[in-house]
Amino acid sequence: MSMSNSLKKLSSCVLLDLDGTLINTDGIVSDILKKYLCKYGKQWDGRESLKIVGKTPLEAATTIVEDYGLPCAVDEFNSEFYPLFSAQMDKIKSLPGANRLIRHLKGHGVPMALASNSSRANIESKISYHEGWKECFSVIVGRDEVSKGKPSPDIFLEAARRLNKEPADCLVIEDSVPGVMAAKAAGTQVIAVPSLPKQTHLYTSADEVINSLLDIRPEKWGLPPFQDWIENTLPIDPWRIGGPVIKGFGRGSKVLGIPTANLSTKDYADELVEHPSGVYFGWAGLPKRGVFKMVMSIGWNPYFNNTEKTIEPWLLHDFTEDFYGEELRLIIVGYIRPEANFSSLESLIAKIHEDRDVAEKALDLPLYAKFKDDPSLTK
Ligand code: ADP
Ligand code: RBF
Ligand code: MG
Repeated sequence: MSMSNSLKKLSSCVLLDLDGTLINTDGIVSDILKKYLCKYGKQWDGRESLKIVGKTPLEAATTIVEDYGLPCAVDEFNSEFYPLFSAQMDKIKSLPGANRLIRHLKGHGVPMALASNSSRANIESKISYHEGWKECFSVIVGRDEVSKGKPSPDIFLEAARRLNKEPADCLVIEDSVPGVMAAKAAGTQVIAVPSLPKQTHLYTSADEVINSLLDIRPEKWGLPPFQDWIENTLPIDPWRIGGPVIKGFGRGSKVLGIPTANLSTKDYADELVEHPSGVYFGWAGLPKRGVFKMVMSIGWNPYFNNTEKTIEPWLLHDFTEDFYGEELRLIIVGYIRPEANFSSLESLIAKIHEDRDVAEKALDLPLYAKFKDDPSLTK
């Protein structure tokens, strides 16, 4: 049995990283850098995110100034960057599952600390835009309160000390490689939730690597389990997309016997970034034909190792013909599991059939069934 299915060492408190773990700071930083670098005639390369994730603000700034050969000192860069960043701070969204996680732990009296490579003042400003968050953390430790930032263990050691806990009794949740290194050096347990795609292989020292906060199972760590899973599904805030059905990779029905009606990814790029990859379900409307149950994957289809993140919706109905070009509306209401890789095509197909059965059944529950009448499905 793999480690991820067994009980880990018990934890009695949780130390959380902030940027990239609870809030999507990267999105705003990328937006600002895109515009900022234009000024110097440079173009923001999304891959730079890989280099700055988990760094202290000073290290991140140094990396950017050096990599882009900017004709300014790091201080100058910072004094121009920070006002731009502060002005956008209120727009930093919480990541899917972040609110649910901290409210759950708070509700069960599990002590929590925020342990971040940002300065304390910066942390406090960022969380002030998220209602009720400040009250959830009995301890906050910033980079400026210890002598060394992550990957040094200092921030986590100080957080544990202020909670009156041994590091071995703490569970750290981190998105970055330096953060995971810091946690292991401090002697805590650590769950890695990589904020950038296809990076799992870099997190070998983590005790568990999960795809998003939706996949946390607190009971594995001796913490109270979530109680919001219903018949193997997790209700989510419903979201909607739609557009004409286009040609996909051309292997849904041919290889798998599972046709998936694809939409142009350009039309829902924001939604694709915002929603973690995984298997979801909901309702699909074809205005000329009706409303149907639907189960879908979002992501890179690890089995096929796609380079593009797509949505693959399988309508749970036998159609006698294709419907390319027709308008398709989707409302996504629940989550089933993370995307997985499989050792054979048969096992991938068997798992997708299992997903179908879960979705079919769940969509009859009033909590999900009510969205069948959502006006957006039929226009
Ligand atoms: P593509 O790679 O072009 O998406 P697929 O093999 O995945 O090809 O087939 C998808 C197409 O099959 C859809 O665009 C749609 O026109 C048709 N289709 C027929 N039945 C279904 C169904 N139950 N769910 C989704 N698409 C279906
Ligand atoms: N592909 C994967 O590689 N891993 C998965 O776990 C996975 N789960 C899926 C679940 C559902 C409900 C559906 C409809 C598709 C899933 N796929 C998965 C995607 C499948 O590989 C995709 O439909 C084909 O690549 C067709 O383009
Ligand atoms: Mg398809």
